[in-house]
This record gives sequence, structure tokens and C-alpha cells, in this order.
Amino acid sequence: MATLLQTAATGRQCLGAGGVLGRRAASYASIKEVAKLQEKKMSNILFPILGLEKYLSPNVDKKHFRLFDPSLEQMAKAEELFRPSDKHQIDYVTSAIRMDHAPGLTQPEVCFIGRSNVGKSSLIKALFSLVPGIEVRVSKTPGHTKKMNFFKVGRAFTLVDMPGYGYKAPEDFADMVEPYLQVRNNLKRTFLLVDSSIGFQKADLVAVEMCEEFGIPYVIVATKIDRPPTGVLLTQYLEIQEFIEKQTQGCYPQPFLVSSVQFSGIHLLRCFIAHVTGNHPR
Ligand SMILES: Nc1nc2c(ncn2[C@@H]2O[C@H](COP(=O)(O)OP(=O)(O)O)[C@@H](O)[C@H]2O)c(=O)[nH]1
Ligand SMILES: [Mg+2]
Repeated sequence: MATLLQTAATGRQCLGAGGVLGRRAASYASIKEVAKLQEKKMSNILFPILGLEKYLSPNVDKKHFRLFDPSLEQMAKAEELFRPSDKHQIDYVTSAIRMDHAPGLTQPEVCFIGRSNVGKSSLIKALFSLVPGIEVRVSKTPGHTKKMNFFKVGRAFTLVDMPGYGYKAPEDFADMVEPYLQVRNNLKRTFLLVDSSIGFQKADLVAVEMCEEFGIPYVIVATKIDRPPTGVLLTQYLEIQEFIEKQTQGCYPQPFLVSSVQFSGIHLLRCFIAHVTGNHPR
């Protein structure tokens, strides 16, 4: 893998404007603000892979890097779905601890799954950062009942925050994640989060196997991309891509890169969610 990377990528280098970006990230919640940035910064936030591509040697196959490649206008339209209004309310609806408690919503649904601590709550908060006062519930306390949390995005779609799982606790999968993925008919896409600084862990692979077994469409989202040095991030990205290509059937070929701290990849992900839920931004 290392041979695929050019030496420039091995230094410690942060995408975008590093710490400054971190402090200002909240204002990057909207494309309008991002569009005011210098072109390079803007593109690092909107299309994080663009900042990485230049470090790759030419023999790397990039055909899936930008399979989903919306225009700025399409992303701006998708953003409107994530902005509440009187006619389009976005809110937490309910929580459920068992499938038979899940709300009978029939609109398209997407769910987010991942190991505890992978950055799931932070990502959902970033996606909903244009919704004042929305509460993304966190259940971190050990022994505290884990719940599926349902968020209704108007009549457009529902977003479900699934409980985090761990490799040593197979019941985490069996109790909720598995039954939900198996029976939820309106589920359009599952977003499987993987920490970009550490790559696939055993629990991630169990989750992949589950999605493959159920034959459901899913997408891998690499989180916390502001953390690893560029070389590490690239290596992880290429490994994830290769894994998807060689070992999966139902996984979207393009992994998404996000940082909830710097806001990179969030707008692209919003647009992809709009796309998979049939709210095509044209
Ligand atoms: N640097 C960085 N840290 C993050 C990011 N997302 C989450 N974190 C941190 O990772 C830890 C776990 O995040 P959280 O969203 O609670 O994970 P969850 O258990 O999957 O819901 C927290 O300390 C977050 O501040 C990110 O994009 N960048
Ligand atoms: Mg959480």
C-alpha cells in the first residue's frame, strides 16, 4: 500500500486550515459560508478526497473516488432539506429499545451504525447543525439502556441513530441492530461508520458481514478525518476502498470522508442522503 502513496503524503499534515478551521467549523454548517472561503479550503471541506488525490501516484485507480460528485448547486439544494421551516419540521421523534416499539413511519429512512466512540453522535449533530435546539441523545453510560433514536426530517425522510456496538458484546448487535436492519422495509441506506485514524476493527467487520448477509445497501463513512496524518488517512482510505471492491457486494464503492469538527464531507453526505432518499437535488 505504501508504494501507492507519494512521499509528500507521509508527513503530518492536516486537511484544510487545521486548528483555525476547527474553531470556526460551526460557521461552515452552511454552504453559503463555505463558498466564501478560498477555493482550496472550500474544496477541502466540500470534497475532502480532492485534497488527498494529489498525493496519490498516477497508477492508483481513482474511478470510484468521485462516483457521487454533485455540483455546488445540488449540494446547496440538498442543504435545504436539512434546514427547518414551518412547513418542513425537523425533530427528534422517539426512541425505541425494541423493534416492536419502533415508530410506524413509512417515509424513506436512513440509519447510522458504528462502534461506540466512532463519532456517530458528532456526525449526526453536524448533519443537523442547521436545526436550532435539536437534541441528539447520547447514551454512553455503561449499563444505560441503549436505544434507537428516530429523527423526522419533514416528510422527506427519517434518520435513525442506532446504538453503538462493540466486538466483545455480541448482544449489542443481536438486540437491536440486527432485527432493525433485517425487517425495516423503508430503510433506503445504512451508513456504517469507521474511524479513519484506526481503520477497520473486528466489530466493523461484523457489521459489514451483517449488511452483506441481509443484502441491504450500505455505505462506509470514514469519520474524524481531521485526526490522522495525511499519509495514514490515505492508507486507510485506500484500504477501505480495496476492501469494498474485493470483499463486498452491497457496499457503495465510494467511501465518504467526514470530520464533524472541521465540517469536511458533511455537505456531500447531506447531498448523498437526499439522493438515496429520493429527494434528488436537481
Ligand atoms: N477530532 C475529531 N474528534 C471527533 C470527531 N467526531 C467525534 N470526535 C470525538 O470522538 C469521541 C466520540 O464521539 P461521539 O460522537 O460521542 O461518538 P459515538 O459514541 O459514536 O456517538 C468524542 O470525544 C468526540 O469529540 C471528529 O470528526 N474529529
Ligand atoms: Mg453516541
